Amino acid sequence: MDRKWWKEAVVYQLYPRSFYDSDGDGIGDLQGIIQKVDYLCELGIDAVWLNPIYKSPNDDMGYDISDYQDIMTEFGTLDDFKELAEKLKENNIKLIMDMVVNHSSDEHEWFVESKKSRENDKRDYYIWVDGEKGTPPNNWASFFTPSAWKYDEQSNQYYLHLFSEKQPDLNWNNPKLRQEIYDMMKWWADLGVDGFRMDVINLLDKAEGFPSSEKQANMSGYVMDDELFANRENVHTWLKEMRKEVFTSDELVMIGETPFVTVEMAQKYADPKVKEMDMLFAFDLMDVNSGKSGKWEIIPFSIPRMKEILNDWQIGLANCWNSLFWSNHDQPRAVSRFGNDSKEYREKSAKMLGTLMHMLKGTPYIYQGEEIGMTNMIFESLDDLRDLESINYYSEAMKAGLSHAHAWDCILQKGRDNARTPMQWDTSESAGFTSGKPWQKVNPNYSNINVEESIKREDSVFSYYKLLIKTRKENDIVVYGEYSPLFYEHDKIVAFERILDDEKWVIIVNFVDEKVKVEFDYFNSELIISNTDSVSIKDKILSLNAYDAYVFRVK
Ligand code: TEU
Repeated sequence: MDRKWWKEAVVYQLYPRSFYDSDGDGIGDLQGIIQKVDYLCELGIDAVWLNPIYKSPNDDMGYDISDYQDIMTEFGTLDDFKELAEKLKENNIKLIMDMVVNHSSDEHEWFVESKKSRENDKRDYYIWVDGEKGTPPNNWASFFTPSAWKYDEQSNQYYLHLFSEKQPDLNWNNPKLRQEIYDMMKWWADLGVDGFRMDVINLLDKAEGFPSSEKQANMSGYVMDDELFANRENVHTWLKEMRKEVFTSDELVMIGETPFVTVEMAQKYADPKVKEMDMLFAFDLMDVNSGKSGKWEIIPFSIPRMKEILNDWQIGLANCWNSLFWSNHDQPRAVSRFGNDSKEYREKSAKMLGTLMHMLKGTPYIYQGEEIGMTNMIFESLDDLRDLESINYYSEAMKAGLSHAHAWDCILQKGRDNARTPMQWDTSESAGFTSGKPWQKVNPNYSNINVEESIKREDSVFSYYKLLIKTRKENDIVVYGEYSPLFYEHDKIVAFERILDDEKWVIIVNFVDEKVKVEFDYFNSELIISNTDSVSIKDKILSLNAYDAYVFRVK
């Protein structure tokens, strides 16, 4: 058993901007997190992944870094960071930083220099290509804007930005740039961070010559062709170089965020013998109801397809390590998307989702608010949106002739603002998140969905998540037990075994709001944890009510 702290840990993803505001400016901050470390201890998590806290103009909420070695003004200072790091360490909570090195902010001094002239010594820290005004070098789409190229009048060249125009891609072919990145990461490692979540780390290597794609264009007339900028060979070369330069301690974890990755690719990235990454975030599950043209083409959710994805990754990465998550800061809220956020079933289905994800093999990530069953928000108008991805999508959808109703429904279902409404602490104004005007609207359901009432109620989602975390801590089988699917063909039940030495657990959940019966011929099974207080097994048949979830020890 190759024991690692990051295999045994439950990680809490904390979105600082929306977590807790200590100074009344309406924006969460580091002192706010410090004041809530006791809450994290109460939940029982082992590590915190902080979304970016570096200096940033916040075009993309911190994923556009203008100074990698200083703290965003709204969040506080480096001294606040050191105080937070110390407080987490005192409480045995590891700290994982979000590192964004595929691109920087256009306000980073490197880009400010690079843009000055073709001869500037920082010019090739970024990707500049000749092109006449109005004719981008190729037909590549950006994730956030039509074209992935921005024209610079002064030098009559374009620069590449796979994301927003204010997020110019860094040129990883430049060894000087790579060394600056490694030195900066080592600086954070020396400050005592325990790991890095590497943002879109598999996009570093773009096709030589930036050829146009022959694939189908999107509604804006550009092409998102991942074969030309994702998972290309040099990513492996540079990851190995980064591991050697920065990850000199075996305790420092590297978690790659890798859009477009397949199981086969992941086996190469996360192979413990090769050690490019320790684990990675894949997006098959997040894209389970996305059509061919991407997230905004919403197709019906299929439980069999979800089961196939979960199973493929469990089996495919059996010799590597999985990250397990229902949502994050880029995704809708789990209970609204995969569960049932009605009054009747919100808590039950949230606990069912928690059971399923926390009993699979891998490291579970809890996205802030998931542990109290926070839901999507019914935004009222475009003015309520803060995320450039949704705002740009809406603008392009209108230009492409889509109806407001259609585009707005897609935003309500899958917009990233859903996950970024302020943490709901109590029933006071702004849910106790801030004494000022919150940067983003608070979900009005905070009156009955909040930490204060959840933390003291025994049958709350919070108390159930605590139990899931405790169960993991007390049973190696949850971390290291082998996975094997059960009832794989069933279209409503998700079930699997976990096996470690001569111990076997059976996990079985009903993913729908109707009664289901299945064969259950495990002799004298012991119930470990469940989201319901009744177990009905008669004549070797287990009856499951809506969203029932059970974890049995069967031997
Ligand atoms: O996200 C990368 C990514 O793939 C996103 O485009 C994601 O698929 C999309 O937002 C889903 O709606 C990372 C960060 O998680 C995201 O917050 C940043 O906006 C992006 O990189 C650029 O840094």
